[in-house]
Amino acid sequence: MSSRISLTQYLVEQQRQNNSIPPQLRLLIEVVARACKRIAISVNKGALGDVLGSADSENVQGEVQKKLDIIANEVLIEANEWGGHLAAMGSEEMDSIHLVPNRFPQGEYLLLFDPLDGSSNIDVNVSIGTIFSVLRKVNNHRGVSEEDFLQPGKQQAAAGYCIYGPQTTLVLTVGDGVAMFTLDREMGSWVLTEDNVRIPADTKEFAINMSNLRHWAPPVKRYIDECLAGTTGPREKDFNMRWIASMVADVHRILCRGGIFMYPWDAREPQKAGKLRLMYEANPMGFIVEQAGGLATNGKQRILDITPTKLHERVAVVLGSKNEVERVTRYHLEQGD
Ligand code: P6P
Repeated sequence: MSSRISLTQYLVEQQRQNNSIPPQLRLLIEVVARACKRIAISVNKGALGDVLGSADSENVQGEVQKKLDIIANEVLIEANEWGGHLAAMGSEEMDSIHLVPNRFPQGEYLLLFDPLDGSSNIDVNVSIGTIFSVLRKVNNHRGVSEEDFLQPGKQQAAAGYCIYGPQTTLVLTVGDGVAMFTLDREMGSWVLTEDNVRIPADTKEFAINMSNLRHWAPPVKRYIDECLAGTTGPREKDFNMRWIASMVADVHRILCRGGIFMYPWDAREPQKAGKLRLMYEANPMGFIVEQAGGLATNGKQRILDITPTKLHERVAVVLGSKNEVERVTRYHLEQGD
């Protein structure tokens, strides 16, 4: 069996082959990957590390922050401030952007992250993860402001996530396919375990929070009703359902075996487009899913085409196996929705 290669070797070879990873971007990815190793250590300590439970604070979303949310955020901020590869960072856990302190050189990239997604699962030992998105700083003539971050997801330079589950796995794209790296804890290094990940175009598995059924728009109800009707309905095949309530874990399953993930708009908060965040959840996951041959929409429009209006913008999400995502879009169009 050919010896597996490390994350560093993978990035160097990608740079050599197609110049898709300039040195500053390679440094950024390696720093984020190292920060994820550090977060994994805290996550895996659980009750032994005094990291469980809630902190006495709320984030910009008005959600009670878990201790690990804050730890993970601080690890990512501290790891990325000094390297000279970044101009600023945005995080689900911070109201406004975080500028690189003047004592450090400023770089050409912007980093966004959800430091610990799926926080409701932390205290019950279910997989959680870190999601990150990398943009280029398009305006080099002035300081950085929130407006510099408001780029559509199709302009991402890189995106990835780290899932803290039975294995600790880093999933990455720089726009040339999707690769997976498993943490070798004995060596403390990321090892390439899957390259050119592909999502099957068809699936029999859907992921949605069924308890919200009464709040969905008709096209979504139609799609799920048909899945539930199985072989007795128009789909003429039975479906299975999964919902881990941790986007990283649900998306990882879809990358590994196909499926459709849905967090649609619902009538509880009609003025909000959806629950999930565009900049540091939907955009990075959408980039990864598309690079693996899947699709990612808000039900009607490609996620990566949406131009954000604010840092913490929310969006509906339908992503995964191409033919299923296209069916949901078709149902929205047929309902004139
Ligand atoms: P619900 C976690 O809080 C999260 O942002 C995503 O990771 C996950 O898919 C979703 O919310 C779960 O939401 O309403 O089912 O708890």
